[in-house]
Amino acid sequence: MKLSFLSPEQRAAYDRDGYLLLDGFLSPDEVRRAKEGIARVCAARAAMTKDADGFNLEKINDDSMNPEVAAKGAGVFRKIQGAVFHVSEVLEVFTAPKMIRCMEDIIGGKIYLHSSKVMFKPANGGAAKPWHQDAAYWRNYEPNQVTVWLALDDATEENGCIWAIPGSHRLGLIPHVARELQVEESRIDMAKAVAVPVKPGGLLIFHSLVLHMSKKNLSAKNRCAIICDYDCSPNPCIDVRIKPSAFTHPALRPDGVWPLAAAA
Ligand SMILES: O=C(O)CCC(=O)C(=O)O
Repeated sequence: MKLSFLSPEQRAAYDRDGYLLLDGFLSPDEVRRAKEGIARVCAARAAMTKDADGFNLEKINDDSMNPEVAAKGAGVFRKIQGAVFHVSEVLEVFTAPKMIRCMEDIIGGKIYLHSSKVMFKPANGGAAKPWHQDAAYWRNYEPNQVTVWLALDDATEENGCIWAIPGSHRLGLIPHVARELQVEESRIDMAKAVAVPVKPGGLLIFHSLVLHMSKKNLSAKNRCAIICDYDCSPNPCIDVRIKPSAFTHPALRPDGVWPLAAAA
C-alpha cells in the first residue's frame, strides 16, 4: 500500500500493536487554538447542572456516566459528545488534510467520520474509564473503525493517560458488562498493560478492538483530549442523533453519512 503520511515502520507498528503514537501531530499553536475553542464553548455552558445536548457532567464518585448521579459542580464536564458540532476548532482538526491522509494510510481507502468527543478528566477526581474496546459501542457495524486520541494537555500516569494492551486487536470482540460498558479484569492479561503517556499535540491512533482504559485523575493537573473515530464503511455518523439543527457541513449527507477527503 502506498503511504502518504506515515512511514512503513509506523504502519507496521500499528498493525503489530493495534495502536501508534505520533508525537507533535499538532503544533503548540494548533493545540492552543483547540483549547481556546473548547474553553469558549464550555464558558457558554458554565451554569449547566444536568447532562444535555451531548454535554455530560462529571459525577460525584461515579464511573458510569449515570445521568441520575449528582454532578460535581455546574459546568464541570466529563465529555462533549458530538464535539465537531459544537467546537469549530475541533472540527478543523478532525477534517484537516494531514489527519485525513494519516487515516487513509491506516484505513487504506475512503474514510468516513463516525463520531467525535472532547474527553475531559479534570484535576482532583476526574473519573476513570474502565477497560473496554470501542467496537463494543458499535456492535451494529463491522469493527473496522479507527480512533484518534489527541492530547491537549500533558497526559501522564498521574493525571490519567491511556493504558492499552498491545496486540489485543487480534482477540476479537470480548464480552462487555454494563453499565459503563467494560471488560472484567479477569478476562485481561494485566501483565501486558502499558501506560501510553502523550505530550500536548501528540496523536494516539488505535484500532477499535484494542483494549484500553484510563485511571481516575487524582493529580492537581487537568487532562483533556479530543477524540474522533473514523470508519472505512459508509455508516452514518453515530452522533447525528444529537446534532444541533443549526449545524451544517457540505460533506455531511442527509442520510448521516459523512465522507472525508484530504483535498476537500
Ligand atoms: O480519554 C479517556 O480517558 C478514555 C477515552 C475512551 O477510551 C473512550 O471514550 O472510549
